[in-house]
Amino acid sequence: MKRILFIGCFVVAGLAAGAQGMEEMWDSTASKKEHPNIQWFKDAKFGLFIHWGLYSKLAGTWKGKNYYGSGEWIMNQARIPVRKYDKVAATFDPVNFNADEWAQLAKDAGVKYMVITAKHHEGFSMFDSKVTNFDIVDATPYKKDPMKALSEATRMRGIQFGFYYSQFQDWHEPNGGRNTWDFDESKKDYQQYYRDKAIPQLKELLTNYGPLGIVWFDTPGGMTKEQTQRFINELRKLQPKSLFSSRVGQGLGDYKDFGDSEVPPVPIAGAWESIYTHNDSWGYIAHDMNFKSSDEIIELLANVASKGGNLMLNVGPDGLGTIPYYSVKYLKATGAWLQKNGESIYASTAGFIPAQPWGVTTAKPGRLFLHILNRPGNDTVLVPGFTNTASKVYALDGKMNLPFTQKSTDLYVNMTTVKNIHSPNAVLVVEYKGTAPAYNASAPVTVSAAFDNNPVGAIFAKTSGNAKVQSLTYSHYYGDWKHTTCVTDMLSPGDAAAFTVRITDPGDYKLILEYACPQESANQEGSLEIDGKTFLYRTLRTSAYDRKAPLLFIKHPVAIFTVVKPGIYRIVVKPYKQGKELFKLKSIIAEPIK
Ligand code: FHN
Repeated sequence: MKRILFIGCFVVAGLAAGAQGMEEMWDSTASKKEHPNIQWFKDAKFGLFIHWGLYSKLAGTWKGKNYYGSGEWIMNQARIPVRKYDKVAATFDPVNFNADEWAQLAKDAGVKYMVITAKHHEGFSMFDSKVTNFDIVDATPYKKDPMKALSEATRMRGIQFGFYYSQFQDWHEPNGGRNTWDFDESKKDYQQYYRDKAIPQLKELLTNYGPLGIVWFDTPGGMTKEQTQRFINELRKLQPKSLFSSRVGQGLGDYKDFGDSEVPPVPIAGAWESIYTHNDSWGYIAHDMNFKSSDEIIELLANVASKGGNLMLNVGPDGLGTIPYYSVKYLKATGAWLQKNGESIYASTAGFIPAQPWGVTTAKPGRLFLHILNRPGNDTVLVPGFTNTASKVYALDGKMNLPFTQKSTDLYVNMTTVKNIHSPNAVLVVEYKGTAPAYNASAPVTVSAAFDNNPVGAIFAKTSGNAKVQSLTYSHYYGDWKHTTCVTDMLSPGDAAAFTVRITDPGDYKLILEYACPQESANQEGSLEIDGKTFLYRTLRTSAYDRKAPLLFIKHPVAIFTVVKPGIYRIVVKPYKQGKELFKLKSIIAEPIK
């Protein structure tokens, strides 16, 4: 399935994301009327996702075999028959679950909403349902409804509470989507499944748990656009204020969810959300230790906010109801950073200055927030294309004023006195007069000697011939989707990628191409042109592009270029001769030679 986003002059033809290619289409260009209750969501910026179900008890292991990637897919991955999976419920006793502790963690982390799995694809209801006995009250020794207490404890702390509900995939039911190992697909009646389980259960959730901020649907199927609209209308009556995620399907829903673990490369208008796992799985896996550190979470949060969206970060509690140690630790550290710097995130909009080698920007009326993710070696932050007049600049944490100068549309901030250099993200605030300018998507990308390296991403390429800018989706394990924007389809010298950069300092720069290259593309000659000089190189083999395997990128130094005069330069990358696709180009990195 193809999704096309039109943003400024960029076109990103994105490949489908979402587990097993089930992602719906959501038309970001359609002029939709916004939901009247959307503002809290747009302002929230940070949410907590929780995947919790019987799979949490299995913890990524079935019959002594470890599974990797999306742990909540273990029933599907191991083809566990329903009658065997039923038995897991008899062992599910989350005695450590404490609604107040979970809600307080959410509060300490600084999230503004929480969404938890009421029923995932496995079909097990983590709430008290009268529709089925395959629920936590009837089928487990725990016998209590954790969702009641959690919804109350969360709302009590001023956090919006919502449910995830898998409305089509239900591997427990003969008519539910996608259990093909127990049930004959050709005999499935999806409408009956909607009538008998999904709709009645959603009505229970929308009736028995107080006001829901969000109903987070996932992996739609089996319904036309008209049927989906009727389904929405029927549920809306119960809670008109509740927001429905775009994965209700058919381009409907109140806000856009990108593919799992996907951040758009440039700002996107409207309400939207990026969703991320904390390690490599949504559901708990005992042997998955790949947790993002708090620095990484803060960087991700700033990056998503700089594009105008929300980050909903997932945690996977175990079968006893304990949230993993590193999720607690890193969420609390993120919250501590937000305590001091939240002003630059909550209720902000996308920054109007494109990403720079030092970081990204967010904005509020009269204020531009500079998120310094890479501190410049000379402590001078250049904000190019600043068309307003700056009146004051200060560090957000501590409110210390900073010296600055403005030469035409170049604003230079001196951050020598900002001492919290170990902070993952020191936020500087620029106050200015007048209204914010529009985001300038075609501004040249800055390359400066003040940084160890200056990556110029594929999204900034102007392509010609057959070359394209594409978002490539792939996974390392199973369902742990990665998305990388690349220039693709360069097969002949006419298929080129041109990058316009502004090099601010004289000196020698090593030019490095970052690309993925399968065996059949390796050993071909490519060229890189800059300032009338042509550099040739021979491509090196990495890996082929396959949705179900890692896409490996190499950083290949191909030229040393001497800048005598700072200014605007054009770098053109293309095949030297007609051949196979040269490579999938992720970025050009300009590394100053010290
Ligand atoms: O298949 C699910 C997956 O298990 C997980 O729940 C994610 C979260 O966004 N949604 C689906 C895949 O997109």
